[in-house]
Amino acid sequence: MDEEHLHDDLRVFKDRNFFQLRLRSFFTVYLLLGLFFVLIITLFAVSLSRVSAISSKLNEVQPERKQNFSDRDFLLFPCGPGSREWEYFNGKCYYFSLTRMSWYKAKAQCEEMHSQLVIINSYAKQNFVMFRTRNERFWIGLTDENSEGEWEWIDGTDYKTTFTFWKEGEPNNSNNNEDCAHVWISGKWNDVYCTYECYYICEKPLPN
Ligand code: MFU
Ligand code: CA
Repeated sequence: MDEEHLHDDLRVFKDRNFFQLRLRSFFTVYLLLGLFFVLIITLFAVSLSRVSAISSKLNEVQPERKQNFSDRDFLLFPCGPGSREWEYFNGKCYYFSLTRMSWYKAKAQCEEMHSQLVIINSYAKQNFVMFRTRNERFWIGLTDENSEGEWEWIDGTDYKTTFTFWKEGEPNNSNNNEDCAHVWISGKWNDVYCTYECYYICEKPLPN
């Protein structure tokens, strides 16, 4: 009777022990897993912070470089060190094209380069343009395609009160079909049909 009792007690004790051991091993596994995740998250956070530190350092360095570069070369390349095609005159930048096309295409081409067909609003500008365009024809930003005989500068500059430099007898709207203006080989202006293909001059403000 007593012996049986002892036996039962032992079994209960063994079962409890077994249960506790299993619990402990589960706990250990979960603890290890938890530690592993904490480790991975820590590594991730550390590498993320390093990347952001490097990128913020790069951001600090870049504008400094740009500033130094433009400071150093501004006098030599006022229209930007990367674009030697743009020539500086009296506070603005000018591009004299190397290919010929219609007035419309030329206008679009200038716009693509963040500029517009040149507005010749002074003798000083006319003089600068003339020296560069000798013996060739170049489109300018002047048209009367909206209303025949009513010339308009494409930037809204008032035509009637501003400088003009037409060749003698121009604009003559030859063949009733001439709505776009170009500087002729003499440098004076002529109206011609807009699909005529000639060079063009773009104008833009100085880069910042
Ligand atoms: C003049 C110009 C025309 C064209 C023609 C060949 O007309 O006005 O625009 O260039 O010569 C006679
Ligand atoms: Ca003409």
